[in-house]
Amino acid sequence: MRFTTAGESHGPAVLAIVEGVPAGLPLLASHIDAELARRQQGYGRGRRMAIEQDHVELLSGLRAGETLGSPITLLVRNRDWVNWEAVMDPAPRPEDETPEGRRRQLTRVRPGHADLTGLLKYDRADARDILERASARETTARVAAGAVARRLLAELGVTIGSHVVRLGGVAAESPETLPDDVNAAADTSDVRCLDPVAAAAMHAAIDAAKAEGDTLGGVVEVVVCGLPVGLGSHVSWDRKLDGRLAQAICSIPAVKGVAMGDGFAAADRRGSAVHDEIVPHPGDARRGNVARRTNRAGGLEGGMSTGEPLLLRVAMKPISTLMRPLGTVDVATGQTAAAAAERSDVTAVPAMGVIAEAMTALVLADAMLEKFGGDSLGELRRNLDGYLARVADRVR
Ligand code: EPS
Repeated sequence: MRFTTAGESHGPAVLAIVEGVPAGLPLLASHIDAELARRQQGYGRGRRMAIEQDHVELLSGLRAGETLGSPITLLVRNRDWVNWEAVMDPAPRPEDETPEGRRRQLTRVRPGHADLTGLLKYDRADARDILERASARETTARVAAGAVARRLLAELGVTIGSHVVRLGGVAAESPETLPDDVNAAADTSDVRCLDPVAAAAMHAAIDAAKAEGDTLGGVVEVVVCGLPVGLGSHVSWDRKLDGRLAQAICSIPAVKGVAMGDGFAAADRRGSAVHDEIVPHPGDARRGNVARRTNRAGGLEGGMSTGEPLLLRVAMKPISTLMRPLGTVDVATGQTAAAAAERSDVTAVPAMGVIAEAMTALVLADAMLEKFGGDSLGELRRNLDGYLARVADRVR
């Protein structure tokens, strides 16, 4: 399964094409809209989210609510387009004829953003030609594509959730055991945090940063349950599931780190306090009829899923558009200047969790299809069931 996205932040629409989804998967626009709505939530978002109300249009790959096995095209229109038609018109306009004529140019490039490096690399005078695609608006299309992968995984007994564990330096207390439905619990909090005391402190941190024209980053935990043992492979670098997840997660705008299980903390401990002891667990074919006493590895060993819950921690830096800007160089004049301060969000950490879920779903659906194959959902299920029956036979 593979996917690509297209579309500018203030262009007419963003879209995704997902290829390789088997036929016979029940899929409705409402499944995708539910995920798009989750991505739009979160305390600390800016005015743009009041303009947009993301809704998917399914242009191909479906008939009567079921996939056909053909490429699925998902289109989400930008409501803000009506305000940007002149600036973002694909056709030339008279005002484009002089460098000064163009409106909404950005030359006071923002530290930490793609603006400067992008315009040097692509030889553009106006950083808008870069920022329109570097914008996190693009993640709308990823979440739409991820919703298709999530639907497929749900049919195979795999669920994905996330919650915010740090925001603006405020750390949440981890619950003893995670709720069965992480998202049902996290989505009731507008910072998507399971610890109500920390959530209140995160709110206060967002308010304080906003008042000072500043922005905040944080850390999200992604939790996947129901994976069968043996996705990915130990045999070659590019087939390792942890490596594939890391690539997908690190491609999310502003994400600066990803950890599997205990991650960096494991580096300081002795092996006896890191590795998870194995015990019999009859009747649990997805885990190979064994279980780990602990899950410090986060469900990944040797580049393969163990069958334990997959646990990923994802770190996001603060958004680079500051209302109280940092110093920069105006690329139109070569002079020092204050960076541009476009309308922006104070934080998008809660939304990033939803995007990380989507990217995780896309990698895992691909890994499922790679291992079990199938042109139809029925064939894929039979292949999975056949494998699980064999695995259940191995340890008795
Ligand atoms: C973004 C800046 C803001 C965000 C946008 C990402 O948009 P604007 O420049 O139009 O105010 O709201 O995020 C989205 C539009 C979205 O759907 O997430 C940026 O520069 O990355």
